[in-house]
Amino acid sequence: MAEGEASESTDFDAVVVGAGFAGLYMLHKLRGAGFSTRVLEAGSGVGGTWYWNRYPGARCDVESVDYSYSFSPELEQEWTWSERYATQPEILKYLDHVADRFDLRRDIQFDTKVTSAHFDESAKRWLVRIEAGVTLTARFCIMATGCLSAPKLPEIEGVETFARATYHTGHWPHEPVDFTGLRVGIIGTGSSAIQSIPHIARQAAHLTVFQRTPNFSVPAWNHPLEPDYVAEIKSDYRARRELCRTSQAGFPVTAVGEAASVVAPDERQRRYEEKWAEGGLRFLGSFTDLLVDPASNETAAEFIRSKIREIVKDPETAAALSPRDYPAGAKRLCVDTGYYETYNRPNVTLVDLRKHPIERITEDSVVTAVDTYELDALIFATGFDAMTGALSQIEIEGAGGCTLKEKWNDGPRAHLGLTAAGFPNLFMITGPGSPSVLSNMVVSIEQHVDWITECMEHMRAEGLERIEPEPGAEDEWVELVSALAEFTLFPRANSWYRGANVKGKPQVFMPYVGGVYTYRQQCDEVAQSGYKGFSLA
Ligand code: FAD
Ligand code: N01
Repeated sequence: MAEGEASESTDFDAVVVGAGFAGLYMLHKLRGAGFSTRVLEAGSGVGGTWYWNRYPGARCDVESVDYSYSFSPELEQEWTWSERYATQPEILKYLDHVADRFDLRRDIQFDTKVTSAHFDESAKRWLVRIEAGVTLTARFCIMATGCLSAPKLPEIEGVETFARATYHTGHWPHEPVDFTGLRVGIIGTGSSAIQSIPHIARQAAHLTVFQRTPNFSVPAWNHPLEPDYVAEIKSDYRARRELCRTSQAGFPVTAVGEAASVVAPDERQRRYEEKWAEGGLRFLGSFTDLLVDPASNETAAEFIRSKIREIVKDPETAAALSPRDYPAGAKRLCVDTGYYETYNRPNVTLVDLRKHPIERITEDSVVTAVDTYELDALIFATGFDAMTGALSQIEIEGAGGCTLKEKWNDGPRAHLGLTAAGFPNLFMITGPGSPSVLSNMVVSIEQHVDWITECMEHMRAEGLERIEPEPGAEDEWVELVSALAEFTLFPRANSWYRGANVKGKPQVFMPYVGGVYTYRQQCDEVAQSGYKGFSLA
């Protein structure tokens, strides 16, 4: 069946919102378990993140061989990644392949934005309403809406008035964008900007980068994957996947390592050089205490700053690019290809907004207190209303008539980061309070999908109709998540992990920092105990 031509029925065992990594696997798994399922997706195709984020240079920062599904050994063997960090088109091709291979499209309704989901107490069903006004009903409602899927424009006066070409990295056009000969501006220097800036700089007549907060970035040293290397991984993929599942962050890490605080300065420097040469997010694994000990963290931060000084020729630009007021890794570490080098190009200017903030945007310019930058195209690399944004755009009303948005007024509250008290039979994949964005997301997604499916199977086997967490269990979980975060340096940065990038959003550190293995054990214990902390009816 073609995309958008899902079957006519409107009542299902489960409605799943979103067709990214999470929604696709959820559908496959529920179908395998015999649950009738409909996936509703706002986009015109599958892929989620990889459908929307088509900006030049977009790639994963977890190595492709690990940033992929593990649920099907056949899929694992037949798919071959071409690069260490796959490009957006390649990841999208993979997810399209998954949709075809497992015949998923016939249960996905595309171009379908969910506007509300209300729990009907008497019918014990979720009423899921879509933009066209149609209502679907289902016993279970599963939000696979993504943590980084609600793009955000900056709160700058006149932001809507720019009359020339504008783009948001998280909602990039499907047609190629050509910046040749243009004066281009980009606001933001997070991961999306850091990946796209080197590409845009090579095309544009001039690129002006508007930076408010510099980020720490480490090199990707991306390269094609040698057939021998791929064959070696495929020969024992199971073991590699198991390492991911039993790790802290979902990467196949074996060594435990030592603390930077107990290592001599020369040895520390040697280790940082080694990790820098290796490239990628594992830099933060150079030592075990980098995200808990401020003094140790400062050694890593200073190492990265020294690299910036080495690479960037203009000392003033190098200083502006060097983060100084938050620990390395407390905001998501960026992984780049030639980012700092780009500032040596004559056609690239860095504007330090800490010195002169943007005052307003006009129909053709970005205006600071001291300069007016006339531009032909303006790119917003200004990120997302992360973790709760997509959920709060849907009016989700629980059993007592309270909405999730109201419940989360002072910050998200979700038991295990999966379920919310007052919202029976509602699941959130990689929700706030789970490891999600602090991990290889595919590992976390698969774990949640498996847990949800087992829970639904258990309910069916026991003749149960309704599950929801007990408020006390939820409170304990929320406290645990917050207490664990306080042990670390994460709360010391104004990051989207804490909701700090959205005006008025409660400042609560949202992900669970205890690691994917510990978290998995906690979820498994709950299931094995017959769902302790949940009320089942
Ligand atoms: P998404 O892929 O975000 O899919 C959610 C889907 O839900 C979207 O298609 C959206 O349209 C749909 N949706 C939302 N609301 C509604 C609604 N109301 N109605 C209908 N549909 C709706 N993570 C990593 O672990 N490693 C990486 O290397 C990595 N790279 C990333 C690069 C970029 C540019 C970005 C933005 C994120 C990256 N991430 C990475 C995080 C990434 O979001 C996850 O890895 C993963 O793709 C999330 O899958 P998902 O299915 O949970 O959510
Ligand atoms: O968004 P961001 P992103 N005036 O929020 C700036 C994943 N991802 O899309 O820090 C001026 O990180 C803001 O400045 P500040 C990854 O998890 C992964 O880049 O608020 N500037 C910041 O510099 C990542 O963390 C990859 O001071 C303003 C930028 O906009 C997450 O997605 C690639 C502003 C936003 O950065 C989000 O990344 C891409 C204003 N008013 C994304 N408002 C990989 O590499 C905001 N900014 C795999």
